Formats: sequence, structure tokens, C-alpha cells
Amino acid sequence: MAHKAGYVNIIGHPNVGKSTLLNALLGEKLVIVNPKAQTTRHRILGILNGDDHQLILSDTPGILDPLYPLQKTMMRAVDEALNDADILLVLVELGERPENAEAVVRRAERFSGPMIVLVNKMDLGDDAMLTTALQSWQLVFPRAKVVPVSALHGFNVDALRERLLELLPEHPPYFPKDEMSDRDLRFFTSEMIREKVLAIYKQEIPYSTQVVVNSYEESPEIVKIQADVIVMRESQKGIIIGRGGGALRQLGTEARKAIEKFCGTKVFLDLKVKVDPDWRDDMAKLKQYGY
Ligand SMILES: Nc1nc2c(ncn2[C@@H]2O[C@H](COP(=O)(O)OP(=O)(O)OP(=O)(O)O)[C@@H](O)[C@H]2O)c(=O)[nH]1
Ligand SMILES: [Mg+2]
Repeated sequence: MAHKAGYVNIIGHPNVGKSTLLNALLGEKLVIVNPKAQTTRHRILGILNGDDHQLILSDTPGILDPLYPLQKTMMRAVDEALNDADILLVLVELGERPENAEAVVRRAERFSGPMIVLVNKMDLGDDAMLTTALQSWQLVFPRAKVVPVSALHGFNVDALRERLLELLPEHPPYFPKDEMSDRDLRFFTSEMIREKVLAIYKQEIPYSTQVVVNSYEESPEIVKIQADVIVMRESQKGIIIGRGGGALRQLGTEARKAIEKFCGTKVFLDLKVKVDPDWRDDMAKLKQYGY
């Protein structure tokens, strides 16, 4: 039987559930998820391998009007995903209004291949709301199939995966069949630390924080990791550390447990907090940090 492979790229507004959907389709918690918007900052591939197929899913940052260079690099990641998609998944959430989705619609309209519009979080509304949503999105995307899903509760996710496998073009695999992502453990480590920053701290802290893994030493018994938590101001450094160092200890413990679960080994995690006032605004630094 011919081998099928291709890129299935997910785009949509911040917080609609793109990363949750990627994890659900993959059947693993690969990418980080949080109720705060702008959790995802990179394009991240999650690869679903089978004997005769390779479904390459792309998670992307939520589409927004960029205000500073970090957000510009985030939108560049979205546009890259539009360029190499074989299939485009446009994710919207129940209750979101098509008239506010101009930036999403404009991008999706540039894509001429198979497109599925997914109305996510269908668990949050009743049948009437869902019917209205499906009809209004169908008007905006006349040539797309519009389907309700719940990425969080797994509703319609198996059917979607089946449909994607049907739509995949014939192509040899793009990646070795034992790879699950284009990103390495260092990257996912920094993401898991950032996920805990999003969970623990409020207001502008998550948006001002960057995590850099400086060393990652693996031995059979333990992984030793040293990472910097970089913020933009001294006052933010104080908040990250917390009174008596309590907040930083909580961050370290929660991040370590998440990393241990992900790698399946014991982890020693050393976190240092640093201030870099313009890491978000300096293109050269963003590049160095992997954006
Ligand atoms: N009720 C409900 N919540 C969901 C569903 N899917 C995702 N969520 C929640 O929506 C929030 C955002 O999910 P993410 O997957 O981080 O959303 P995202 O689109 O990747 O967000 P950004 O990376 O910030 O653009 C999280 O709190 C999820 O648990 C769903 O089907 N139902
Ligand atoms: Mg995300």
C-alpha cells in the first residue's frame, strides 16, 4: 500500500484550544496548555506515525495583532505554517464571533487545499448555540467542512483523526518513524517550566518571562538540568522568587515533577532568575533564544 504523509497545520485565535487539540490527536501531552492566552510561542510539530502513514501536526501561536517583536516572530510562525500545510485546521471556539475573526479568516483564505473548520469547546454550550455557530462559520468558510469538537473531552477527535488520514496525500515519510516532534527534550523542558510560570504567576509575569535551558546532562539514573528564568524587571524577579524564596521553590518542584513525568527519569532541576529588560524586543536576542 502507498505511504501517506503530510502537514496538518492548526491555526486560530489565542486560547481556543489549538494545543489541547494537538495533544488529543496525538494521544500524548506533548505541548503546553493553559487558560491564559498566548501560551504557545513557537510552531511545534507533533508527529503521529503509523506503518503506512505519517501525520505531521503543527501547533502554532494564536493569531493576534503584534505589538512587540516577540509577537511578530509568533505571527511569522503562523504564516510559515500556512505555507507548507497539506491540510489546514482552522480552530474557533464556541461563542467566538466570525465578525471578530478577520485576521484568522484573511490567513485561511490564502490557503487553497483541504480545510476543516473546527468549532471547539462544544461542551460549553447547548444544541441551539452549536447550531448557530456551525451555520455562521459555514457562511464565512463556504468551501470548508465545519465540524464541532471538544479537544478537552475528546469529542469527535477520533473521527477527525480518521478523516485527516483519509485526506493525507501519498508521500514518503518526512521524518524518521521513531520521532514524535521536531523539537528536542531541552525545548520541551523549557516549555514545561514556562507552563508552570503560566500556572503560578499572574498578570504580566507570564508574558514577560522567558526560560532558557543552559545545561541538560543525562545519566542512567538522573537528568541534571540548569535553567534560567528570565524576566524584564527587578520587581518581576522579586515576584518570581517570592517571600523567603517560596514561589521559586514551588515553581522548581512543580516543573521538576512535570519533567520527570515527561522523561520517565529522576530530575535534578536548578533554576536561576535573571533580568534582561529587552529580551522580548530585541530581534537578535529573540533569535538566540530560538524564536
Ligand atoms: N471546556 C473546554 N475547554 C477547552 C477545550 N479545549 C481546550 N480547552 C481549554 O482552553 C484553554 C486554552 O487551551 P490551549 O490548548 O492552551 O489553547 P491554545 O489555542 O493553544 O492557546 P494559545 O497557545 O495561547 O494560543 C485551556 O484551559 C484548555 O483546557 C474544550 O474542548 N472544552
Ligand atoms: Mg497553544
